[in-house]
Amino acid sequence: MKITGVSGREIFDSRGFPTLECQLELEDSSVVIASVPAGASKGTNEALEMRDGGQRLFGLGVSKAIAILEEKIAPMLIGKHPDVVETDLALLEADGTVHKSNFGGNTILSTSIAVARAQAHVEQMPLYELIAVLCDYDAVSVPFPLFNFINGGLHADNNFPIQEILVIPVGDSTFRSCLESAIYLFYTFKKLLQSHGKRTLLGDEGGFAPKFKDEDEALTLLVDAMKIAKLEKDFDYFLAMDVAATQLYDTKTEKYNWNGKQLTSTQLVDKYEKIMEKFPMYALEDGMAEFDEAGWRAMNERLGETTRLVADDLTVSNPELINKAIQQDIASTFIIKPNQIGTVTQVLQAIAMCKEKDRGIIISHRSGETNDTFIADLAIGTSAGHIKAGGPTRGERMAKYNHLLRTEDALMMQLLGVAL
Ligand code: 2PG
Ligand code: MG
Repeated sequence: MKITGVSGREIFDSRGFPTLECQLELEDSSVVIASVPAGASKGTNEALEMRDGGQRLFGLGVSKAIAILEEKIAPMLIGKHPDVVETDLALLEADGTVHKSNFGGNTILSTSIAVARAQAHVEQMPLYELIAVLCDYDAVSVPFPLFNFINGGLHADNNFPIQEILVIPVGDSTFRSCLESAIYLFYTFKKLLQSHGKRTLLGDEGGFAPKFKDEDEALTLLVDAMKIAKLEKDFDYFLAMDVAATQLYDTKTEKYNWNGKQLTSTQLVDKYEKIMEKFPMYALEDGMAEFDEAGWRAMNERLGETTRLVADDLTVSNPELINKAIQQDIASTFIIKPNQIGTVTQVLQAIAMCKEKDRGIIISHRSGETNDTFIADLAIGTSAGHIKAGGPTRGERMAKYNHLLRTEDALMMQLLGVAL
């Protein structure tokens, strides 16, 4: 079944900033759409976002991207059967740059996801199944979630240095039970924050964003809430954090700005060590800046055995950079965000690389999200193991979690069908 129409639309993300939606029409008159998110804390090697510049909408408009989609990409697709790998290879060749600066990573990724969706429609299978088929995996699984409970850094205006404090429900065997225990903790934590006179407004990713004296106060309150949930419901949790340390790093002094203090990378590792000793911290993402390789090495030497060190800005979902970090042995887990690299095919290559080298994977949303649920299908289809898509609130975050719930239900029905 052929593609008959390709168009772009400027829609708005969860921060109210413009973003791109790609629409494809097929011969059977069906329509698929795909939209792309945007980050606030970005790695320097991410694919370029094609934005208009100028005065309108803070320069963030996407009319240039729409023109590229409709004038340059549409003729490549119209009349063809949707095939995501073939499309990605053609787009990579036509763009011809490392960072997708001719067409824009946003233009290319929205096309790539829309074509994958159209292909799944034509092949009459759910998107996650198509992803599994493309990767040659013979099983799929629903990921375990990391929920964002405290927002700081560029995702809130509370001057809290850590961008994300995350909660991982443990001991729950289904996604539904993980979500339920996260929601219980969320409202337990909310009450506790209120009783300590903290404001409970949310940050960009749906976690709370009050002012805290320091990280110790924040983590102690969260662990207190975890103890209450354990007592009342027998729910258990681990913690994780994304420091997004690139944002704290001063390339001139080579120090980190932490709550008004200037810390060397060694002092920062000392700080992490204390946090790890006191709190049940399962994973530490971007504990060092992407420019601070020595810091990454030092952190890995001291903490690598006991904590999962997760790379995001350092490797930006790029198979080559992930491979380099694996060779250097400075991270054990990699964040995968489709818009960092810009095509579904390269995302699948990055995931395959992690699996081949036995490294962990966390599929991730961006802080500026749409209601697109591609990352949920990606996590299931590749059996990635983990996903982080924000707090257990806010529509654009719940869109992913609800999609995971629906798929989990469908997969259970299939299993039951087989058993009957
Ligand atoms: C991160 C992401 C998502 P942003 O750093 O991991 O949580 O934030 O989208 O702002 O880069
Ligand atoms: Mg990150």
